[in-house]
Amino acid sequence: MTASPIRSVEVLIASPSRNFVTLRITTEDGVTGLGDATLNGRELAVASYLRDHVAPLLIGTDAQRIEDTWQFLYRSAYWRRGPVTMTAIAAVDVALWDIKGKLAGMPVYQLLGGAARESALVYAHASGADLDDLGDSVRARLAEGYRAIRLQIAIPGMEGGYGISSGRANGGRYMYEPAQRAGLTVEHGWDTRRYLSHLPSVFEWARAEFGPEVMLLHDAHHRLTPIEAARLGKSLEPFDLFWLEDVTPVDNPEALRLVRRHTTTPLAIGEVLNSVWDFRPLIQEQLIDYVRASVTHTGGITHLKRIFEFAALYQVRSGSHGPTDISPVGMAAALHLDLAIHNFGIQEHMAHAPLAGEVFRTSYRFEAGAMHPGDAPGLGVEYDDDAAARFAYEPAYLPVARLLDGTIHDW
Ligand code: CS2
Ligand code: MG
Repeated sequence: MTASPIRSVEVLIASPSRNFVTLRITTEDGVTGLGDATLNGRELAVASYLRDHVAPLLIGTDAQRIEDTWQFLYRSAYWRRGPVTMTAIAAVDVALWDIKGKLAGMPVYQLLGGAARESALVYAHASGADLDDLGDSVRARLAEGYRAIRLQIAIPGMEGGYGISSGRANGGRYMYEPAQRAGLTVEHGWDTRRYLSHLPSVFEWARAEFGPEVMLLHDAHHRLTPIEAARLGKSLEPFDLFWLEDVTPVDNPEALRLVRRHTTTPLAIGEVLNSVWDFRPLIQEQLIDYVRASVTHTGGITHLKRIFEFAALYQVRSGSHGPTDISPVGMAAALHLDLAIHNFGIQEHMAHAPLAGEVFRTSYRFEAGAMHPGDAPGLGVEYDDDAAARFAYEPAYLPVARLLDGTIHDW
């Protein structure tokens, strides 16, 4: 095939209910590809990286040379890895896969080796201020057809807590968006002792209420020490969790050795990591069961596929990160990869607010608790510039946590 020189590289920023940064690459022949460049709370850093430092380098290069472009961007930056660089490289990589699919007339999953399964199992979120509220939220997800559900609950006597929807106040729709658009960083209170003593009773109730079939997950969101994490994993064992996520901050991967010694609850980690080198000790030592990375923050389809294939050698499976801060473009890319890899585990699905659908037209579909990326050539996502123009960027920040005595803690 002849070369497809890149004519333009555009960074598109829009905020249909929340901020999204999208990269659009167009070839001389007018073929376009989209990539997700959204890094929640630090969006403009990636936008500048792409617009000011990457776009000028790509003009005139061959859009079909995906691996070469990946290696060029990674090595020519000199300063390696990190979320900003790896999100920027991911956006270029995903846009080039989109273009390649359109040139070939095939959905991206076909280019990755074809479907290894009919569809990708997804998990939804349910949360509540108390058990009644959480029960309503779980029943709503079950009625929608989900078979795997992440449970988060407010801890009695503590305001906020991680992952609690404002749905009750908004007529029931699950609406969890931690990046606050009004003002600066919001602070949440946190008390690990209350959390550790309350959470097992919540899962005991959930099993009694919803039975043994439903797959249940939980995210501890980086807040525990290794011994606290070990205790939590052990105390949740009778309730058969699909996974327990981010039990400790991942800065010290070897801390998980201690957790592993004490519990058989499956562990998922990695949404704040961004390269195969970050994951290497976790995978090689079998300290985790699921790789919690996203296409968007981990160097794109090319690099996340590499991580998943490395993980497959150790019987570690995929569990792609898919909150609302992964755009519909990033979600589509994840689903193509989910369908094609062998060691697929589960995909997170946190449905975007309806406004996002005005900017991003997707062809992925949900049925009976699983998703399929669709069969349109490329990723199957279109971007509506006119709709995007109605939603200007608004600064938004993720929260921080503080212990009851005022000490800053991991959020
Ligand atoms: C969470 C995320 O989906 C998850 O598992 O940990 O919602 C995370 O808090 C956000 O992506 C932060 O931007
Ligand atoms: Mg998480």
